Amino acid sequence: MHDLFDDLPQPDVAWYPDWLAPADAVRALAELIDEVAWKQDTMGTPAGRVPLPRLTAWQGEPDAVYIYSGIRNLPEAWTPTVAKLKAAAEAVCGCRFNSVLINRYRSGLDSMGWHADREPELGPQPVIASLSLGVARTFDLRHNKTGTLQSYQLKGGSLLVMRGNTQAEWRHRVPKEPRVTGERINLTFRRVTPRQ
Ligand SMILES: O=C(O)CCC(=O)C(=O)O
Ligand SMILES: [Mn+2]
Repeated sequence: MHDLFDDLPQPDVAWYPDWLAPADAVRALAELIDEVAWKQDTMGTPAGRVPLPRLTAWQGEPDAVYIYSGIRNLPEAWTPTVAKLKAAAEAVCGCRFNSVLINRYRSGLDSMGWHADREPELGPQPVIASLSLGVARTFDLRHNKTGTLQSYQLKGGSLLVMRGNTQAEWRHRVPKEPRVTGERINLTFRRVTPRQ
């Protein structure tokens, strides 16, 4: 049968909505709030530097240096719960990660704007494993050429693996949702190859 939607592009993702047992997800959230060195970073805008609408942390192996906004970012050492979650994500993906960006959305007023994870350090077809803890938030993927929108509810304990051309052909965001009051932490495990 002909399907009207046959021609719509699909992102190359693997989606595991119930990846962690609910009790494990709740425990991991509490442990991360406690063990991670949370930072309030700023970003440049035409009006000057403003705080990012979320807290962040970058952990990984010492050579997993990541350059953004012209700054060399040395990772913090793996903390215990992050290291455990990394090993579990590696088992699912069949690959190794050497770093993780951790984002803490304190409420629905925190967010992340449209972007793709396309830094040269990540290579052309990166595998990025995105683990969500805490309250469910909307995650939008938008195809660059057609504008096709694919939305997910990333609830606590879910794992979304992005791979193939997902970063090259799509952008993604976590929009503000002012009615959401709870907290969410997202970990994106990555493999970065240091620039020479
Ligand atoms: O919080 C999320 O679900 C997305 C995070 C993200 O896109 C990133 O860390 O690059
Ligand atoms: Mn991203």
